[in-house]
Amino acid sequence: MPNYKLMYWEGARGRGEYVRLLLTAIGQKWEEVPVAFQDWPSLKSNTPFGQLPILEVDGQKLAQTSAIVNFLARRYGLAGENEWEQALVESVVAATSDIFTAMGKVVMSPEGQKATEGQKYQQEIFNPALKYWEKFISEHGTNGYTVGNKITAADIAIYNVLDSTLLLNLTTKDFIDGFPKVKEVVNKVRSHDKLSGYAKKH
Ligand SMILES: N[C@@H](CCC(=O)N[C@@H](CS)C(=O)NCC(=O)O)C(=O)O
Repeated sequence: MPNYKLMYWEGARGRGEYVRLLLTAIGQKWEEVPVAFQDWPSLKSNTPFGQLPILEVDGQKLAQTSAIVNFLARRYGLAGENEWEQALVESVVAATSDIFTAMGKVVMSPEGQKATEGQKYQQEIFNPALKYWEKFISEHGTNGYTVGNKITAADIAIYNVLDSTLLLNLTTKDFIDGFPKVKEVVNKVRSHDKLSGYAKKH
C-alpha cells in the first residue's frame, strides 16, 4: 500500500481538503503533517515551489493542488473515462483551484476589509462560478455528476469550493437551490458511500 503524507496548514481545510476528500473517496489512509504558521519560514525553502499543500508519496514530494488531485484521480479511477473526460475533469479542478486563490485573499485581508473583500468574492467569483458550473454540468455530466456518469475529482472539487465558502460564511446553505445541477453534484458527494461519513464528521 502506498504511503501518503499530507503537509498542510494546521487545522485548515482549504486546498488541503481536496486531497483529504479524494483519499477518503478512494479508501486510502494518509498521515497528516500539520504546519504551524510560525514554522513555515524554516520549511518553505525545502518544498518544491514554496507553497502548500504537498503530498508525499512514498517519500517523494508532489506540490500544486491540481497536480496532486489529478495524480490521485488517475491512479484510482476518478479522473474520467477517456482522454476527453480526463481533460474536462482537470479543467474543473484547475478552475476551482483558482477560486481558492480568491478565497485566500478574503481570509488574508485585514479585519476592517474582510466584509468588502467577502462581497467582492461573492459577486465577482463565487456567484458567477455557480452559473458556469450549472452550464458545464448540463453539457458534460449525466445522472448528477459533473463529467460523465460517475463520480470524478471534478465533483469533489466543486463540493470543496462550496463547502469552504459556506464555512467562511461567504454564502448561505440555500444559495445553491437556484442551481439544481450543482445541487445534485453536492448531493452525490454527500451520499457517496465513503464520503458520506467524512462529510458528516467534518
Ligand atoms: N497553485 C498552488 C497555490 C498554493 C498556495 O497558494 N498555497 C498557499 C496557501 S493555501 C501557500 O502555500 N502560501 C504560503 C506561501 O506562499 O509562502 C496550488 O494550487 O497548490
